[in-house]
Amino acid sequence: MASASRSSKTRHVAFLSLGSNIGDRRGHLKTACQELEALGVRVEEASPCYETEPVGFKDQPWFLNQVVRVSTDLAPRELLQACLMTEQRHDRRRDVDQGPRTLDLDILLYDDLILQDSQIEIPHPRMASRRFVLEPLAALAANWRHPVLGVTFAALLARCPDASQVRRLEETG
Ligand code: PH2
Ligand code: MG
Ligand code: MG
Repeated sequence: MASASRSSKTRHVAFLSLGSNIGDRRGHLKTACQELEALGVRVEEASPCYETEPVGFKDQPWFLNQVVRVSTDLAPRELLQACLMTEQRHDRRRDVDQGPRTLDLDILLYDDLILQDSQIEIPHPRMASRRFVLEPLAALAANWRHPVLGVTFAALLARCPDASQVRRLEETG
């Protein structure tokens, strides 16, 4: 048996949401992916980038948003730490709730896990109601299902009541 070469660790699939509306937005998203890789989070597939109207706190610049599918050996809380460390590298401030940020990295999904405590909530509690999340997520995983709602992301997008603008950008190399 070829078991000697097999890793004892379990590989997990997660989807992360990336957002930026300060400075070099595209640069923040791009370097975040490289930094995550260095922390043991392999970016397997990235959605296009979308220019998106701010949701919630309106008086701020438009965002660039993107979703990536990653694979990792990290446990959910370790993945959260990797996201927070990466945000810190981009000098992320938390002065205004839902306000402008150089980089926001949110765990949307982690396998089919449902997890909620004071620090972490998976699936992300607002993902099903945000067009700036569902549009890029459906570009990667239209037929995957939300683990709690049991509905595909294509269907959630089709019925999403969020009328805020989400504009797909052309890919640039
Ligand atoms: N993030 C928020 C609040 N509002 N709006 C857009 N368009 N994109 C975001 O990433 C975003 C937002 C808080 O995380
Ligand atoms: Mg967020
Ligand atoms: Mg966040």
